[in-house]
Amino acid sequence: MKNNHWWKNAVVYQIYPKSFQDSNNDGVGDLQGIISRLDYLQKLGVDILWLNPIYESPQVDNGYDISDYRAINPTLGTMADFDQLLAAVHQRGMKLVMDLVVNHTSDQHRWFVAAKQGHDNPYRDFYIWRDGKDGHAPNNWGSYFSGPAWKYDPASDQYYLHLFAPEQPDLNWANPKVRTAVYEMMNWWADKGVDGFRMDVINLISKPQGLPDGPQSADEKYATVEGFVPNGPRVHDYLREMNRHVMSKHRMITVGETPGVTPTDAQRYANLDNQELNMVFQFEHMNLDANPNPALGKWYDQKPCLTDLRANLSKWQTELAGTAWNSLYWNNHDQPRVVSRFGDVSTEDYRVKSAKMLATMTHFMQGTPYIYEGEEIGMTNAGFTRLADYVDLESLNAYHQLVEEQGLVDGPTMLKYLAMHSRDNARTPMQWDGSANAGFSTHQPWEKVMANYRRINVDNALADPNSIFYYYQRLIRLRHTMPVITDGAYALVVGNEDDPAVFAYTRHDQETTLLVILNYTAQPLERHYDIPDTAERLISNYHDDQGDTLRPYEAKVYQY
Ligand code: TEU
Repeated sequence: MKNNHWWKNAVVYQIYPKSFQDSNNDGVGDLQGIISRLDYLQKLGVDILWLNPIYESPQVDNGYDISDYRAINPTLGTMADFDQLLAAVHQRGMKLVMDLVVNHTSDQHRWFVAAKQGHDNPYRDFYIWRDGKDGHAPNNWGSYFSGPAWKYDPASDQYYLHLFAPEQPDLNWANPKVRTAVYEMMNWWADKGVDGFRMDVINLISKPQGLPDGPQSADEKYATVEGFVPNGPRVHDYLREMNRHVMSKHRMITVGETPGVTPTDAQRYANLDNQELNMVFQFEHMNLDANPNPALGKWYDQKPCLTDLRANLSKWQTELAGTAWNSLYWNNHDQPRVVSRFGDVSTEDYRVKSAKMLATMTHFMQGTPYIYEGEEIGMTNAGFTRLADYVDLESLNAYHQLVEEQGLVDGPTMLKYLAMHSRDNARTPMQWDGSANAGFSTHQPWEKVMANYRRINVDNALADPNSIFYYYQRLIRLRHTMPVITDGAYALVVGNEDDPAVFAYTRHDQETTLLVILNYTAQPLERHYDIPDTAERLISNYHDDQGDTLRPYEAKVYQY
């Protein structure tokens, strides 16, 4: 069946199953927990649910290390629970998207267990093995999670490649048997009724020819693979092949996680011709504030300035228009909470106002919006102050490498960065109500519940007509009912390019123009925009309209 872009005006809600809702009170969220919250998601109005990996996994990287692609992690439930969830989602007219993690498997996957048996094993070539060079790793690549990207296997006297943790060996996509096995597995889920895939680091599957050393600066222990491994030579061949074998046969939505892509790359991955993926997650707007300290690499410590943010978001809007499709997101399970990062949590009023302002910024753009669990109630960063509170291996590895092994950063400074950057910020349990553990579980949760849960929770949000929740609900309804939000042309308001505080853009089609005005700051400001007398205010985070006066974090959208 040909994909007919049915998903174009859909809104996706991302669920991190371990942290969403625990039904059996073991401290870990599960599939029955998700089922019990479907009414809530339906009330919000989202169309598609994307679940982070729920497969069998030793959980070294919270499920991104899969040991069986066709089994459910027992902590989350059974295959019967999954079938029940899928049916319940479909019954409500929603769709379900699974996470597809096929750049690597777990080292406990039967393919890797077999591969380790030795050179002659038929599964050896499912992974990337190389001899060492003069007693060292085959090349200078560093892993995304700190340390080297190669692990030595004494039994066979070879190294295997792992771009992430050593427990996440990279699959060898150059081997056609690997590709066939992956496509079969995808079709197996599609035949079950799954509506699509979010593809983990899918632009890493094709490795540079010959695996050469990468550029490495004097102060780096390993070469930073982010710079030269993504978008390898055969990646588009593989995705086209995957598309022919899988996507073209089902009515699916696909989104590729593609760190390091530019709009030009995205035009190939997510071209509207449907030969590869429907859209990608790009990260440029997440990395505008990269810390210049080389020891800290991609770690950041400040809110990006509006001029950079606007230029970047506008570039993606303009360059993909008519040729490819954008994803629109502020948050996911790897990113700190947007209201703490780009917004303002210094007062309760500013938290609510800035969360709505940021939602307005992306939800009126062209593309598919993704809402990450808790974003719709303005959940904040975790506020952890002790290393002992962190669970995520990326954070812990970075601390050990930078502070303890290399001595490049002192402990208190590193804790400061973790508080701003750690992936744990996004993974604290969903805050449902004011009861113990925020209504997530009666058992001590696997990750600490935030101290602010009695104030910030779903119960309070549902009881308050001015809550962030109801604002998101309205944004979603507007997307469903106004074609201009899906299809209209994007333009920056002339003269707005260098405004350090206000972002103003329009969307328009033959009938309608929308003018979006956003005060990115806590300062009251005066700005004049030409607005026809017939214009109506479609949505705003303030009750009244004070014309040219913009109050702190004011967001308003006019329709004419
Ligand atoms: O993330 C890929 C990725 O690029 C991350 O390394 C990201 O840069 C980092 O986490 C930001 O702090 C994907 C998944 O989303 C992530 O959860 C997994 O750990 C990773 O792949 C390995 O599967």
